Amino acid sequence: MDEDQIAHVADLPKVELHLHLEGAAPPALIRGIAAEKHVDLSGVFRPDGGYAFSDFVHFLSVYEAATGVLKTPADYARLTRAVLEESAANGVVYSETFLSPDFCGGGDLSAWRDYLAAIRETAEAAERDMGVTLRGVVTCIRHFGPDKARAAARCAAETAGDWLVGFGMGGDENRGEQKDFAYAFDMAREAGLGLTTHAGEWRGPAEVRAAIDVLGVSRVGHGVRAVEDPALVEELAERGIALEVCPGSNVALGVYRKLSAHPIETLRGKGVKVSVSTDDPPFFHTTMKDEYRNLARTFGWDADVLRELNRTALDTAFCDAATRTRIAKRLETP
Ligand code: MCF
Ligand code: ZN
Repeated sequence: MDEDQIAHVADLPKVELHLHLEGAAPPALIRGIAAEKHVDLSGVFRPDGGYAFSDFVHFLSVYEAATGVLKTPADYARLTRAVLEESAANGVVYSETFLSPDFCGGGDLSAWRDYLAAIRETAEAAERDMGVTLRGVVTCIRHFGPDKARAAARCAAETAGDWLVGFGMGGDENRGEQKDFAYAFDMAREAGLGLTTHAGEWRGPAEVRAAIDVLGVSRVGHGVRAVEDPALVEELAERGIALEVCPGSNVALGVYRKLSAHPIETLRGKGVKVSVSTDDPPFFHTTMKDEYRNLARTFGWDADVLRELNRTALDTAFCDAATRTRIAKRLETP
């Protein structure tokens, strides 16, 4: 593929389904807010200004330390604006972002409503200015345990609607069993929310199977290690379970040593619904344009492949039908 084709691919309108709001915080924003509040963040940044972490567990603690400076709804409004500027610059037209009541309001429902309002209002203003549509997915954190997950699900159920469209789980999949989170997912399902969970990033195919059988999700965050079980891959394809694949994240955290060893092409080839996201872009030194360029270079994916991938992503998005129709038109650019 020549450089013109790669540039064209990078410019396509995009749908991103797996983006952690705090994890998308530009380091300069976090440093600025830390300086204003006199918070010491030594150890969080590398000398070149990027986030410093050595492995997955360290990443989770740096994530919490860095984003712990975000303490008020106004901080989250600034964060949301900065994240959407970056999304717009990368041609993203629709994005779903993970929000956690454990970070926004300490799990307290009334504080959560204030954070959610600040994030939503900022997103709606940014949509008018920059043309990116954002929707929220409340995310509980596996290593915080089932009690906090239930509290997060309660917050999600109380605020479910046309903007808050999903419920999910992130964090350390090596901790705890999914069955202990089933009650939280049941609550969210009853509230009409779309369901997703991180699984099959570190643990193998059994974890992906539990996500669909025990939690009843229609999408799986990462899910890439499903590729190790051909029967499961077939089942994912047949049942239309979608994987929110974050190739740059998987390489940065060492799930795969390089993109050419990543199973996204195999999964797509076997008919699994895959979409492409950045996860925590500044942490992993990636952007949506970078992801598209790298996929084009490594797997020869041209604009037709990536356009199809975006249509599939939109089909599996948790937004309402009117939003889906509106965004579908924006994907139809030449
Ligand atoms: O997808 C990556 C790596 N795998 C698991 N979890 C996370 C990732 N990025 C952020 N997270 C978690 C992290 O535990 O999501 C939470 C963080 O605390 C935030 S969700 C708003
Ligand atoms: Zn993630």
